Amino acid sequence: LPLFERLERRIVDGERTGLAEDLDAALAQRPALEIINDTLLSGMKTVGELFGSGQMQLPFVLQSAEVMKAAVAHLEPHMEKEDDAGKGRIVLATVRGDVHDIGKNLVDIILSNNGYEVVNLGIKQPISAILDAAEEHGADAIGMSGLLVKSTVIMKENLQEMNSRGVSARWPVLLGGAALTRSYVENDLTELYLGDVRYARDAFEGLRLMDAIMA
Ligand code: B1M
Repeated sequence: LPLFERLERRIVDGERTGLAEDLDAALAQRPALEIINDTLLSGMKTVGELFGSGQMQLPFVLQSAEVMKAAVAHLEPHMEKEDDAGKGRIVLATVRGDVHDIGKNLVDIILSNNGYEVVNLGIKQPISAILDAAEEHGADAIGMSGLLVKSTVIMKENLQEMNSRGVSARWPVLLGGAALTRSYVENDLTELYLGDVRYARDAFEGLRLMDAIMA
């Protein structure tokens, strides 16, 4: 297979041998971010389709996810970075009950490379831990990620919890993840949250929204 098709295939097949060499060859032709967006994410999309239709079993999905993570880690040092690191601070987490973190970690990379300080709490984070960290680190915003349909309900509960604790005016909230829709966030959640809640389709929209929040 040609290089970029082979790289995409490596994600789908969870094949790590030769990954670094292929990534280096790809870097000689395209910027790191383009490799992630156009090639690797396309492989993850196929994985999701195969899993969703029962053609791929969970252990293989996990293998693909690990190759994806290794590929992103290999590419990260090659990404462009903004020197100024003082644009603002965000606490980022995958919500309670959800282990998916590839998207969240991409958001971390994009924000960190573009002048934001990211406090990445990891996966399965209850709202109390997110709020404690936001308080402790003096965050300017909170970002929640979640890929399960169940997580969209947890996000709603989290916003309600922030309302009832009286902290919604303090932290604008960014939400993202495959199960969310713009209309759910911009209609249902905007209606119930007393503060500012925004939907980010991808990591770049997350960056634009953070820039808007901090402007
Ligand atoms: Co799971 N999984 N998974 N999984 N998995 C999905 C989400 C699923 C859609 C697959 C499917 O059925 N087609 C499905 C959810 C169905 C549903 O809820 N209706 C599913 C399921 C069912 C499950 C389990 C329940 C399976 C099981 O155990 N039987 C289980 C859940 C465990 C749990 O969470 N409690 C599970 C487990 C796993 C693995 C561990 C094997 C692995 C995750 C490994 C890891 O993340 N470390 C995994 C994977 C890899 C997937 C798919 C195939 C790929 C997800 C991914 O990494 N995509 C996924 C299929 C899919 O999403 N369609 C699937 C690439 C990533 C870059 O995209 O995270 O969407 P994403 O991020 C995007 C945007 O959404 C956005 O930016 C990114 C791009 O720039 N974004 C943000 C995300 N967060 C953001 C936050 C922001 C801003 C933007 O601001 C805060």
